[in-house]
This record gives sequence, structure tokens and C-alpha cells, in this order.
Amino acid sequence: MTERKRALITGITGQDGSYLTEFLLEKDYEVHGIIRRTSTFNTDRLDHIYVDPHNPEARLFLHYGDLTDGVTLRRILEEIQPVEIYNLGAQSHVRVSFDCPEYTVDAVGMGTLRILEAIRDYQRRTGIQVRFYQAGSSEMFGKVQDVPQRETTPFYPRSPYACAKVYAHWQTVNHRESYGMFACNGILFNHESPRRGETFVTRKITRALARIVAGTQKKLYLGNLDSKRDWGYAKDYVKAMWLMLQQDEPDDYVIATGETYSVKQFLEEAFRYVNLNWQDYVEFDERYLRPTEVDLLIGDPTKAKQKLGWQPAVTFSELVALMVEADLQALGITATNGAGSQKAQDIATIRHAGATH
Ligand code: NDP
Ligand code: GDR
Repeated sequence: MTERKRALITGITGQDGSYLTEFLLEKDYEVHGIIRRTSTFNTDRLDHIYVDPHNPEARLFLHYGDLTDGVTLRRILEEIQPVEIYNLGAQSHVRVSFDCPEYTVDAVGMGTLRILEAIRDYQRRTGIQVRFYQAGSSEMFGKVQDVPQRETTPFYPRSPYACAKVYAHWQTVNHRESYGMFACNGILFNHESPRRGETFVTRKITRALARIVAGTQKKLYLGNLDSKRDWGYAKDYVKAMWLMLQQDEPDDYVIATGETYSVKQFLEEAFRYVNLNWQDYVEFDERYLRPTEVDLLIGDPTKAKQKLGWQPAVTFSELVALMVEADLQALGITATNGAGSQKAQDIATIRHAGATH
């Protein structure tokens, strides 16, 4: 009998961490995650799959730690002895990174270095190889230089968050080349879901829309509506992370849909789903503008398609439908749009059978 694979995930309580955990549990992994101590529970996205660790069937375990605390990271690595590490932890909000640049860079940039160095020492001491995934971002491309953006497109980061991700990217490459580590960078374009953090623009829109339909919110305040993003479905994207670590050689991959839509188009699509006109509800608030904006992101996922056999399953309009539907359901509102509702259910049940949002 082969031994069960053990994975460690930083950022396990986040959108991607929760989907990746489900994915790995389905593949019979034992999954360990690092969580931060908070004054209220922050494990909502994991509660449906969490099993009391006293239960012999338990395969999901949580450990207190922080990417800014290298000693604890090392201790957890030594204790768990994982064969795969997924570094998803980050202060991941671009606008907030302008407000808290030093902390953002510490967690995102230095945090990655801390894990890489811990792995390096662990491997040298034990001779056991650990495969490492770094959660890179399309934000690293920043100012438009090349369309669509691919693995060879130069980086031009436009925020403290993106600058830190560029550092983490190159440090991962450097550890791969210096020490022969199996370390991969995923360069993931925006990916969303009903579990998306409430302050990112897609979820902010779908959540507000549900409240507008419920009659508990009148206006939605947003910033720049003209920026364009390559939006995919988070559940599709965590599979790509895993695929990268199953290859013979470590490499870096762009993960994207290859299509781009503006924030305005997202608004149109979402409000149309409930037969409302977004112009009647959306107001501008300069608070949501960034000192420097990323205007256009569109990725070329050809390499991932060819080498990983990966491709997205959910289209832009299906994604919007899924998110709107989930936020409506959360407020107990059903089937405002019969056809759309059926479509969202089909996506959830057929393409991603058995999983919950
Ligand atoms: P989320 O913001 O939903 O989750 C971030 C996770 O990181 C949370 O679990 C959070 O914990 C944790 N975290 C934050 N700060 C620290 C810290 N100092 N130490 C340890 N953990 C910390 O992000 P996503 O799930 O959307 O994204 C996952 C990763 O992928 C991030 O690194 C993000 O930058 C990157 N990325 C995301 C994309 C996207 O479109 N979603 C696209 C490209 C890259 P807590 O719950 O306690 O706050
Ligand atoms: P992004 O996502 O910055 O692309 O980073 P976000 O949803 O925050 O912004 C997308 C675009 O929408 C515009 N926008 C607003 N954004 C927010 N959050 N709130 C608003 O009110 C608002 N109004 C307009 C923004 O200016 C921007 O142009 C996400 C994060 O998940 C990163 O961690 C990840 O690396 C990248 O995606 C890829």
C-alpha cells in the first residue's frame, strides 16, 4: 500500500485555499493548513469539510502560524513533513497594499523567502524532496506591454502587492536554479467564485445586487469601471496548481481564460441576470481608485493547455450566473431568473459534481 500524500497549504482559509483543500482531499491527500489566530473564527470556508482531529478518519489539520513568523513556519514544516507545499497566503488586496505596503511586502515577499529557506534546510537535512507551488499573479504584468500576457512577458508591477509578488516569483526561480528545488510559479489571472472575499469587485457587485433585490441596499459605490480583467472560476484554477506539482520538471505557467471583460461588463452581466439596470444603482466613490491602476489583463494559457492539459471549464457569463445565484440564495431568494437559475445549477452539478460552494 502506498503512503498517503501529505500537503501543507498557507492561506488555507482563503478562497483558493478552501477549494484546493477540497480538491486534495478528494485525491486522498492528508491536508495541513496554516491559520492565523484571530479574535473571531475565520474558518467559514472550511467548516463544511472540517472533521474533529480526534476522529481517526480526519485528514484535514490546522496549525497556528503566520508568514511573518519564520520560526513557526520551520517548526510546522518539520512536524508535518509534507511532500507538497502550496504557498497561497497573502495580504491579497491590491488597494489595501497601498495603505499597508510594509506589511503586505513582509507577508507576500519575505513570507515566500521564509518558506523557501525552510524547505531548503529541511531538504538538505533529510534528503526528502518537497514540491513547492508559489501563488503568482497577473498583477505582476501590471502596465500593459504585451497582449495577451504570457510566461515571457516582462513584469511591470503597479502596486506594493504586485512588487512583492514579483520578488516572490524571482526568489522561487532562484531557489529552483540555485538548489535544484522543485519549485513552480503559477501566474494566475483573476479567479472568482461565491467564496471570493467580499471586498473584491466581482463579489462586491454580486453581494450588493442580492441585497438590492432583497430591498436592503439602495446604492453600490465603486471606483474605476473601465479596467479589464481575465476572469475565471477559482475551482478550475486550483486544479492547475496541483497539476504543476505533478509534472516531471518544475516550471512556471500562466493560468487564464484568454478572454477579457471590463468591470462595467461584469456589472451589465450581473444586473441583467435579475432584469435590473446597473446605472440605476451604481455610484462612483474615489476611495476605491488606486494610485496606479492596471488597465488591461488578458492571459495566454497555451503553455498550460499543452503541457498540463489544463483548460478552464466555466465561461465568463456562467461565472457571473454562479456568483449572483449563490448570493441570492444566501439571502433566501430563489429563481429570479428561471433560465439563469437552471444554468447556474447545471454548471455546479455537472461540471463540478459533488462540491459545494
Ligand atoms: P484570499 O485573500 O481569499 O486568502 C488569502 C489567505 O492568506 C487567507 O487564508 C489569509 O488568512 C491568508 N493570510 C493573509 N495574511 C497572512 C499571513 N501574514 N500569514 C499567513 N497567512 C496569511 O486570497 P485568494 O484565495 O483569492 O488567493 C490565494 C493566493 O493567490 C494569494 O496569494 C493571492 O495573492 C494569489 N492570487 C489570487 C488571485 C485571485 O484572483 N484570487 C489571482 C492571482 C494570485 P485569513 O483568512 O486569516 O485572512
Ligand atoms: P484585482 O481585483 O485588483 O484585479 O486583484 P479587484 O477585484 O480588487 O479589482 C479589479 C478591478 O476592479 C476595479 N474596481 C474595484 N475594485 C475593488 N476591489 N473595489 C471597488 O469598489 C472597485 N471599483 C472598481 C479595480 O480598480 C480593479 O481595476 C485581484 C486579487 O485577487 C489579487 O490578489 C490577484 O493577484 C489579482 O486579482 C489577479
